[in-house]
Amino acid sequence: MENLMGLNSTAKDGESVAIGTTAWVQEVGQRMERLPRETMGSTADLPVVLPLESALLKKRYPVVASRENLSSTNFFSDFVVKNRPVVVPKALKHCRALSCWTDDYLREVVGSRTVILKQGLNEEGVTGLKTITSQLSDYLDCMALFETRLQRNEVLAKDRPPYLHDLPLLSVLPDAADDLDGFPSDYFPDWYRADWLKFAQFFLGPSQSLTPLHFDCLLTHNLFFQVRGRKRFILLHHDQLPFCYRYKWRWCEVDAETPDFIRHPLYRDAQIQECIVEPGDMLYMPSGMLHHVRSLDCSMSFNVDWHTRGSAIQGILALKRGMPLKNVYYNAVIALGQCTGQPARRVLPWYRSYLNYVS
Ligand SMILES: O=C(O)CCC(=O)C(=O)O
Ligand SMILES: [Fe+2]
Repeated sequence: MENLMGLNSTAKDGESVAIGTTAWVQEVGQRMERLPRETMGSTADLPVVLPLESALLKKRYPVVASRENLSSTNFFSDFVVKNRPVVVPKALKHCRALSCWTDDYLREVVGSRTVILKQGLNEEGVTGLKTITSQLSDYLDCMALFETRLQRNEVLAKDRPPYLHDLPLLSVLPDAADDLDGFPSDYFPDWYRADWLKFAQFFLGPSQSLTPLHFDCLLTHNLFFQVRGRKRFILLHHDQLPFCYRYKWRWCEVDAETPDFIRHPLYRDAQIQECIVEPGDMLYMPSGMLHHVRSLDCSMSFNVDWHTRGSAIQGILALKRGMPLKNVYYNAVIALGQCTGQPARRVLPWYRSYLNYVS
């Protein structure tokens, strides 16, 4: 699909459909209007219901290690080499993005840009995934209205606006580098350090946005940075895949938050961890880690998927395990760049389409 930004967002699963801005604004509005009367207005005479957030947090799993001020040397030796996830609280503390990437700032600086949103990332999976284009300022308005109504209990979480999910950060905020001065790029392998921002992907969405259980499609390592709001991650190592009922290469049928053990009995035996990331925090997920991500608030984040030589080569060998050929090609591009010492920016032209790839 060629959208208004000129981004070539190929549908990875061949099923995404584009609908226009006006249509989705109307659709979200109508869904809010269709709510049953008892969810509107005063809640005084309603039975007490657990707030959604506490219901979601009821089930607790072992918590991911957290290391404030972790040195990059220890990050590689204690976590990357050992395949262990870790949260580094306040990793973005020197970056002004943390305080300046507000809705007002986005409206003023990039509000007129067209962005691609995803609708259909939900508890039932991703088979109904659609892409929608919108002006960023319209999207911000729609999210603000939803947050107000959600707080007043006038709207259901499932009727949330779509999710700005996994767009190249520089396509939304071309001057992001200025606001990310002081960013801890030494958590990346050398090969990425000068150009990491060109590999960064942006996420912005309302409370309760969901990315269902999956692994990242190139089997990369992932550094995830939380800028606004909180997100809860439920994590499983890649070797737990046999318990998770995989489909479409990288997605899992099981609802990691509220599993149905009748439909998915094997999930009972899965080893699960979790963490909550807050503004400024970094989360490291090792290559192929499964993750289910719920926004607890209106939330803004970015991530970088990256390879070591080892994971890039494993990513090529994954052809044997059913990795789509196109993904194998992207892994080969990175492996070639790293093994021949070509700088990252030299291979980017062959890799860039991956960053605009809808999943
Ligand atoms: O934040 C999200 O909703 C999804 C994040 C994710 O899947 C990733 O970083 O790979
Ligand atoms: Fe992911």
